[in-house]
Amino acid sequence: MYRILYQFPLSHYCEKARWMMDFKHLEYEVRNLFPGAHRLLSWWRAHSSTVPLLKDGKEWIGDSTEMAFWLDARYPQNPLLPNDPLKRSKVAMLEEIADEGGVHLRRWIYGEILDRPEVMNVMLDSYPWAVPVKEFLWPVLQQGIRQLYRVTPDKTPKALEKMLAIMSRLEQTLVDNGGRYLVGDKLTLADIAAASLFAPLLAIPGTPWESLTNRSPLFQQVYEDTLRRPLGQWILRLYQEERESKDNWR
Ligand SMILES: N[C@@H](CCC(=O)N[C@@H](CS)C(=O)NCC(=O)O)C(=O)O
Repeated sequence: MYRILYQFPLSHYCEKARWMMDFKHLEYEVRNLFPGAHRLLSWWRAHSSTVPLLKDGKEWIGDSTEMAFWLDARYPQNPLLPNDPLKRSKVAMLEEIADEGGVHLRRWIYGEILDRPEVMNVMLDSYPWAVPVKEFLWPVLQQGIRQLYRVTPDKTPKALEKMLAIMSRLEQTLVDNGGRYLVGDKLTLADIAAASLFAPLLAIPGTPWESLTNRSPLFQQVYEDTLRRPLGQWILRLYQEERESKDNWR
């Protein structure tokens, strides 16, 4: 059985997909698609416009939530969703909330980091053919990202507000459940989604966002606030104790 995960190295939804596969101890190869051109493959194979995109044998799955259901059905070890119907629907709901948070986080954080050279390097050094021409490609990619994710000064403050509201909601659920996991007493898809989609705030060593340490004043403040709060501490702990292959994104 041969599995390939098509991805962008810096994508937090791709981190979510890698974590799900690692949690199930599945072997797979990671291949980087070039942003923009990725749509040819994702549309052709999965009628999707995004990555992660998984090729599992002859099957193609083009969305991280679909991937979770697919993986559980095909590889029942270490279930991502519990069997208990109540817990299962809670996990699915929290995953949806975390996924929405990921959209706000992305819009806000790109507003803070898109002008930084280290971001250009992490995004383009993964494509050997692009390295010699990256100074030319970068402005085009920056513009594409700004347009696609609507990273504009009128939209990013609202994105930050929505991101923080979702973080508070997840944090409350976590605290109400005893502080270790979002649902029940085992790691589930809800935890993997929440931790991976908010991890870009924390520059955790080994993750694709480890180089995001040269922060704007606002990013520094959000970083410090996140570190101080239970949700931030919990993400760090999950990465330390439960994320076995942090650096398999390269
Ligand atoms: N709902 C999708 C969202 C994935 C997503 O937004 N991927 C982004 C990268 S972070 C992407 O492929 N963007 C490129 C595009 O939309 O063309 C999932 O969970 O897989």
